[in-house]
Amino acid sequence: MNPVDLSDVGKPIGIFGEMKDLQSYKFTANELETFKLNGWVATQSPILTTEQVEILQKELDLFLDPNHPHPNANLFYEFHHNETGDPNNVVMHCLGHWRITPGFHDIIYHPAISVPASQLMNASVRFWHDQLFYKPPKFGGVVQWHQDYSYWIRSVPMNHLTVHIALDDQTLENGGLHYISGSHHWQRDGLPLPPAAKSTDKEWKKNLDDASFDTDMNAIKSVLNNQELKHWEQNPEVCVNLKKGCAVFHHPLAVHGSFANRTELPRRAAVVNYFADGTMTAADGALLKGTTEFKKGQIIDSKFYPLVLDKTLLK
Ligand SMILES: O=C(O)CCC(=O)C(=O)O
Repeated sequence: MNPVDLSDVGKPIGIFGEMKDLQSYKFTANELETFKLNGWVATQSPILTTEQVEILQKELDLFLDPNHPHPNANLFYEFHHNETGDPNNVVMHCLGHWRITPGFHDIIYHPAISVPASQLMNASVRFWHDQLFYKPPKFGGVVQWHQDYSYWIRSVPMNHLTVHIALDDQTLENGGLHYISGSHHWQRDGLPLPPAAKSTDKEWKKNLDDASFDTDMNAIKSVLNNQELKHWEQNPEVCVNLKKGCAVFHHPLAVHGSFANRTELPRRAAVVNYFADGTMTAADGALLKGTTEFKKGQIIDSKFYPLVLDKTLLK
């Protein structure tokens, strides 16, 4: 097994082969407009071939057996075999695998996601962290409605982006990703929604480590005001029905979530989170377990947060 910490590499290893001209990965004006309007936009065609998806599926499989932790498991920022704690609603969720396997390392640099990310943030793109979501067959659990920036307010200003890549076809039945279109416009003075009643005991403002899921899909509704509830009623949740190898990009305030997987097959997804180059820390300390200690107000820049695309290259 590879003993190397891939955060030391600082560039793609080359697992996905030759890349095309950067310009060819740009989103169209229509796609950019859709993102502005809805807070999310999905690619029309796969960004990864079937073979490339298989590389990532195999790498994910290396992490699934609770009895045989990966030899480099110490490099994860977080690892939960079941984030919900409920055996009938299982969601495996982890952060930090980009340091462990070559495919998950290289995906963070893939221009099919970094180029549109640069357009959507209008900035050079810095890697924040990655995530895997695995919902097993039959007992796959829900991911509650949430806004990603609720877990990230220790990095400022808010110019972040999430890219969710389907490693299986997603459907309503297998717990495919859903959005509340337009929810990214809900205004809370630049802050995300406060934590739902169930999680007030968590040190929400401090650390992502404190985030955990629950099986109450609708907990978020307890903190919505009448206007937001009305918006939701008028804009019911949309299942993206993302195809294997396709990606959906979403705004840090876009409310999203997914229902249970009761099908016979797993539902797997790889997520890459970015922020704009120049993003700063809002408090002293490390943003993720075992990473650089920063002072409040310091620009986030170290081997754990590599620059994946310089925006001037797109001119
Ligand atoms: O896989 C899921 O259902 C949740 C994904 C998610 O929260 C995300 O992509 O930000």
